[in-house]
Amino acid sequence: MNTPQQPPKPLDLEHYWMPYTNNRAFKRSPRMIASAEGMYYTTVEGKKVLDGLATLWCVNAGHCRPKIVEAIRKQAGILDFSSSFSLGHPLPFEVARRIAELAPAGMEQVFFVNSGSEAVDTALKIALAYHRLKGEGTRTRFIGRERGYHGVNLAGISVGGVPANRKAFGVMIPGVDHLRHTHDPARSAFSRGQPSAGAEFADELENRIIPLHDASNIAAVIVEPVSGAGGVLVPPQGYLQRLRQICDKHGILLIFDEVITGFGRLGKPFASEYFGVTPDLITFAKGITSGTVPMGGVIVKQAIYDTFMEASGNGIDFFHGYTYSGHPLASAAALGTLDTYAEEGLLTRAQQLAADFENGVHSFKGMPHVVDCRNLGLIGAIEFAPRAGAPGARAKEVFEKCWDRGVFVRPIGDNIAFCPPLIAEKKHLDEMFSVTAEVVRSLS
Ligand code: PXG
Ligand code: PLP
Repeated sequence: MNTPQQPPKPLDLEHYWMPYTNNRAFKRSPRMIASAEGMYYTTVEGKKVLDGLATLWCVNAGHCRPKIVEAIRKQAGILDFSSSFSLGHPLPFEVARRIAELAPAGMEQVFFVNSGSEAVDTALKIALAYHRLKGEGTRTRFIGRERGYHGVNLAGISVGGVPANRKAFGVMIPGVDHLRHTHDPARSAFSRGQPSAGAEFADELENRIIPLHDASNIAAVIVEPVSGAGGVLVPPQGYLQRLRQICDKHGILLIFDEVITGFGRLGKPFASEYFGVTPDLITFAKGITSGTVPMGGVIVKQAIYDTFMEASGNGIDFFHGYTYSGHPLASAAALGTLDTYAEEGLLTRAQQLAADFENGVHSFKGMPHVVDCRNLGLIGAIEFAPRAGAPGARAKEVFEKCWDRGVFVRPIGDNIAFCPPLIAEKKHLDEMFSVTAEVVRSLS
């Protein structure tokens, strides 16, 4: 017997507690994406939206790229899962080799995890264990930076410096201090690329923090080379070099969190190469699989790895790892992504687009309420004066109106961030900036 066709049930939104979301507002008025290709999403209503933030700073190769899709599809039918705890399968070894090739000289070892937050926890634990193996077990403190974003695990929010991410969570991990941030609009507003003033902000490490805690108690300094989620803050010229010198002088490890800057954002595989500053540890995630399958990791100086190997005798050398470290699907996605980057020259493509991107970001200078424009490589932001009594309202309004007009850009406090996929062409940049400008011109 034929049963009458049931109309499709409306989607029940009640049970998914969405991350970093105003759940009630979203569920009243959802922005729902159905599919994506290249530079564009398609919403469930069939509207195209330009992805101006590589989704969450990760889709560097663009959406649903054939090599990556095929690699994941194929791997799912060959080896769905096998662990990396004292067993192995070939793929993560190959991914690690490829990453070591792209990394700064001397950074030869890769530890895999599943997110940027886990990468940060892992890097901090490597730092602690390393000093202990070297007979310097008093080095347990970490130095982060105001406005830094290092993911959401307890260690990451402790070294991080975004107040809203810390406020509700008590003491977090103890023994952390923070450098001041490098945002200095009084001297550096509207800098094109790196601000010329501010290298001396790094001296606070030597002049305040080390005297206060003593270097013998400090394990590591962790910073983003360009801070992203804290509002896109570009380091002053010479600042990172100076941090490196001070850390070297005092035996402190330097960790660059390259979860956003890694894999081509500045026109080099890693920001470390772009700035000519080699840290001891690099955290990465996002761009390693162009966002397709969760994966992250830590790139480690060979000498640090050797210390663990020499000290461990016949036992396990590092009591750390995640069930899904080196997952076959993530590894396959990473290989498909690295192949796509290599074939299309995407890890250096930002160099070709950087001038147009810079001009686009700085075209907002002089528009209503715009108090700063910042850029480097293919990452940038514009900042608004806060609306009286409603901080963040202008950027939120810009985000919402741009979305309605088919462009996705991200509000961060009073900033709008731009971080397009590295496959962007000039016409995409023009679309992103012109739609945003139309909205900004109408702001009250
Ligand atoms: N470090 C940095 C520098 C990051 O940008 C993480 C660590 C954490 O990665 P996971 O994969 O655990 O999310 C990030 C992630 C935002 C936003 O508000 C930024 C990130 C994640 C989510 C939102 O712009 N960055
Ligand atoms: N909680 C329990 C009870 C577990 O057994 C495990 C892993 O075995 C974890 C947490 C950690 O999970 P993961 O390794 O995916 O981070």
